[in-house]
Amino acid sequence: SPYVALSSSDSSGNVWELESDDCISYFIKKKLRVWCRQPRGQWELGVIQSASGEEASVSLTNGNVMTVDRSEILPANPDVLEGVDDLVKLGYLNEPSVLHNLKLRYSQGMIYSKAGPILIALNPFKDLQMYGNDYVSACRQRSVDSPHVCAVADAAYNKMMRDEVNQSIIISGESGSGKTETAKIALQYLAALGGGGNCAIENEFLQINRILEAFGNAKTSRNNNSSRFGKLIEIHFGCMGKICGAKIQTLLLEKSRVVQVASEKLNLRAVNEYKYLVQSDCMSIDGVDDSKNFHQLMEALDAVRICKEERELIFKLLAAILWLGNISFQVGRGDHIEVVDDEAVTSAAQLMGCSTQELVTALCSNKIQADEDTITKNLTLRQAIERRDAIATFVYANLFDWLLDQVNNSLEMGKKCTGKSISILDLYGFQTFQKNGFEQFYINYANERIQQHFNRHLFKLEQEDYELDGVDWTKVDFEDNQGCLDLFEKKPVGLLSLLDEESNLPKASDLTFATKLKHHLDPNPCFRGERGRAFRVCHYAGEVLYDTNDFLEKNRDTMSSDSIQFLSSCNCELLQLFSKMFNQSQQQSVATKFKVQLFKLIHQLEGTTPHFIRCIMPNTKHLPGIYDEGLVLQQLRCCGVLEVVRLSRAGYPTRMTHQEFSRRYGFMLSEANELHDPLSISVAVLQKFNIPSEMYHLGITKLYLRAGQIEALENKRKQILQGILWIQKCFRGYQA
Ligand code: AOV
Ligand code: MG
Repeated sequence: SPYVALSSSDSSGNVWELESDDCISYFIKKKLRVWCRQPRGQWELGVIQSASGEEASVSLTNGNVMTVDRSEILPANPDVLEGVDDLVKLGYLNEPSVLHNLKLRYSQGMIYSKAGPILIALNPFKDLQMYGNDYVSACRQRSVDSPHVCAVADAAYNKMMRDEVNQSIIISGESGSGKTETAKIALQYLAALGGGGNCAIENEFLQINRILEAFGNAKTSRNNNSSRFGKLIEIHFGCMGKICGAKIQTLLLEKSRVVQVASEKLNLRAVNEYKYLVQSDCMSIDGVDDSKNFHQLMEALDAVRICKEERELIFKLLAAILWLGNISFQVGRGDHIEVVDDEAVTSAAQLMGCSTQELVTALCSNKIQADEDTITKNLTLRQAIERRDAIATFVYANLFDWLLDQVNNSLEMGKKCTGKSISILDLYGFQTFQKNGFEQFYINYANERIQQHFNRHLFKLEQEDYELDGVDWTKVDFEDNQGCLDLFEKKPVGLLSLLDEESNLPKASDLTFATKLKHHLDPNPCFRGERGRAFRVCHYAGEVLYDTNDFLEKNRDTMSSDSIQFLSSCNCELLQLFSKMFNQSQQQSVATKFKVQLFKLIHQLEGTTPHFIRCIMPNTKHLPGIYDEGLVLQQLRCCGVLEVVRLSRAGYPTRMTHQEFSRRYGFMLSEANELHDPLSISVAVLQKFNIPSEMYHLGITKLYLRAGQIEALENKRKQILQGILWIQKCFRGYQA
């Protein structure tokens, strides 16, 4: 084998570098393929012709011959390993081999691959016709065994049924990489599986996604249909594995987008006549049929039992938000702010159910309690604009939450759940733009937390387990992002604490906040103060430059009591409801609220067995067939794919307590009755089925198995069970 001739290897004897002279000569003699780094950084296949000192001459497959430093050459895998479905199977585990393998599969329409325990999903940017009912049943019957989202969902379902432990499917990746689409596929699969032939549940899930996307997604430069909220869908199953309910939790909606970028009864105009909408400079998206989507949305609202009257209310409020955006102000006599008396203010007032004058008062003045009297104080132009936008975002965010409540009510399905659940996590992806504001700040923080969860489960816990159980073990290094999380979360000098502190100071500004950060955090390796209001954070997925503009205002997220009072006085059921649910005393900063929500979510996930899916965006043009190696590599590096593969190849991916193992496989022994302790039963099973000793490790509490072993045992178990069933059937036939 060519592998033995190489020197540098990891704990499991896998080789990925050409170090010694011996191994170079071996490659020359056998004409084995190597990867050769090109001046622009990409890798080309070739064969080494000769080597002397630190240099080697390589003949590339494109005909060129080049002389390079030996460090620029890496071993390539033999033909038989082209396009393997699990990166664990690669003989040489190096970046060019991994990149090439995924590229080859991608070009053949195979967007899914395994990297040990995780599924890698490359966004195809086209319909691949691999998710229909046929596929689901094929997957169910195991007649396809290539990596697929459905296979991950299937594994989660089986594990839930077998171990009676809640499961989670955690989907991560950059913005536009395909998380939401992947989450939908997993959801549809589980609906088909747990629906027991009842299409109603599948349909209901489909409709719910439509509603959430219609109200909570937006076009960004990264993704035409970008989720502006995070969501965790929890599907509950009864003891027999049938779905008995579901619940959706969302994480902070990016509501500011509604004011910032962003039929006759409703008094609507063309899109370009609304200031909130015109800002985006994007009135239509290629391939998106707004009118079709609207009709589908109406159907979806109907499906979750939102009645006609409620639907009218929803659209009335959406129209009111648009008209609010068109309201403009002017400075009148004595520096008083006045609302320009036009169609915008009359339409908004009419839609919200108040008089024009009431709306004008709410937008332009403040009531101040002084002793016994209330004095009315006029707002400045800036304050009035802020108030208008605050009302618009408040209505939008509450409308979204209210819709979510309706959806959750319809998902309860009225049955009592006795079994376990599978949760699917789909957050907003990591984002970096030229200018990054408060929204990117908390979105990227959430991604940092999920990355920690990923690291914990794939590296930390795994390796701790080995140590505790005395497994002989060489540690695999990984990029721990604890440092960056500390930068955000440390009290009292972390980004979030400092933000809250500054938000509470009346004289503070975005600039004083930035200065404070620099003062307290500058020696931190994950932080760098920049000129003026800017600062940089080294995230796991790259460096991001943030501008503190509006950070304090957005973090305070104040809604004046005047505005709440105004909304409660409107003749509109929903507005009254929203104002009633608003509790001034509970008002926390956005950063604090977000952190609490996020911790709750992570805590919930900690109680589940995780299944990880990593979505990868192969190009930023959103086009099929383009595989940008640099872009893919950067994403693979961020999530430590190579390290995960190394770990699972070197380690023991399956571990079961001796009790669990003996309970599941003990019946396959004819002499099991004589053995009583779980450990002896485990040993007997391993011996009976000829599991080689290097393929397992007997720990103090658990049995550790190398990759592939549990599958072999499961197959044996299935065969034996089928044999038993067959005998029983024959026996019954005989009795009859
Ligand atoms: P995201 O959820 O990861 O971004 P999406 O799931 O919205 O990304 O995917 C972006 C777009 O890529 C979709 O609108 C589809 O056009 C395409 N796409 C993704 N996955 C598939 C697939 N399996 N088959 C076909 N097309 C696909 V963000 O929500 O921005 O983080 O916040
Ligand atoms: Mg999404």
